[in-house]
Amino acid sequence: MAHTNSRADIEATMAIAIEAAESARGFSTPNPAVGAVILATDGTIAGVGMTQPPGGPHAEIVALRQAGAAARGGTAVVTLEPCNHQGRTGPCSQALIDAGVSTVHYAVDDPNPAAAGGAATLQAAGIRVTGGIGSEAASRGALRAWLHKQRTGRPHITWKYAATLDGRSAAADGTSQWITGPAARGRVHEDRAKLDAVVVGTGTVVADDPWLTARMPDGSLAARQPLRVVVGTRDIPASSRILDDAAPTLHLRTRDVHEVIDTLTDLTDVLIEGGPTLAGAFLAADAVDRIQAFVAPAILGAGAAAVGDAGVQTIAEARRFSRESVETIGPDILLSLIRDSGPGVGRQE
Ligand code: AOF
Ligand code: ZN
Repeated sequence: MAHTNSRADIEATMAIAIEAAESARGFSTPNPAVGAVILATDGTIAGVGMTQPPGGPHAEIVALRQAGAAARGGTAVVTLEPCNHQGRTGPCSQALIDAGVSTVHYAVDDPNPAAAGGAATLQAAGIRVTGGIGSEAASRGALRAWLHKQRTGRPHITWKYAATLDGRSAAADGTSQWITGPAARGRVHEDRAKLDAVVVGTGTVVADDPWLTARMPDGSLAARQPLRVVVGTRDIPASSRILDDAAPTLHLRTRDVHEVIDTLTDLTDVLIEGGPTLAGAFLAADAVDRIQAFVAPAILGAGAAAVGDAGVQTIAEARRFSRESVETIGPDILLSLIRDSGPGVGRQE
């Protein structure tokens, strides 16, 4: 008797597709990082794929090639609705039909009008199709920034900082290294390699001389490096480490957050790394879509705050965010927060 996949089977398979997509995050940009799994008729995994760099095959094609003849009569589980268009590559909907799969489960509808419609094409070919299983996890994961970009036309902006319990990112004497432990710092590097740009203010470059590269656990440079962006009208010392050739660097001589966003408009996933002046300016402009707060269980009692003036005069004007997750990383806590609602910059009140 043929194996029938239960909903729990599909949810578990979607989790594998979501994990596969994670390894394409950044590498697939400007295309979304999608993951796909092909289950053979006996319910076993016959292929796993993720979106290849632009011009390369989409996730479904990679998974189908791996599955070969085992895809016939099988089930495809994909994080994004299979595309329906001839873009840089052929339509995944047609490839799934040609491979003879009987069922397709995808998590998130493709909001790109040029590529959408795959579900209808598959259905018209007699394939069973469901959308929505795992959509929350998929859209919070590798698809997050791309979905935001599709919706708003602007890059997704995360502000990341590390601070003590009293919200300070430097001690009274200015020392600021090692606020959080090695596990949290490793996490930051892992994430950096998947980003399009890392942005800091000139004050941070002058004070801390950060390198802003993505490093592997052994200290070597990761294969992919984000664009390094310095914002501010001050000159930066010619000896600054960000001026080396480990990654490209852009110095935007402005204090205007909107000008920064306009310059980075072709990017998808942007990280603001500080310092307090830059973070305050982005918060004041309502330009922060997500906050990643690494909180160390330590007190400084004096020293610079993680964020400066954010345009808030009274409690009613506090910049408020919603908790998305709380994780412990070694001795530290990572709070992930998202903007309460609305598309962000340029929002009509
Ligand atoms: C899929 N699977 O793995 C991805 C999809 O220019 P192209 O041909 O590479 O198409 C890019 C569009 O295809 C992109 O904007 C999005 O709508 C969809 N991405 N679709 O079926 C994938 N990465
Ligand atoms: Zn496709």
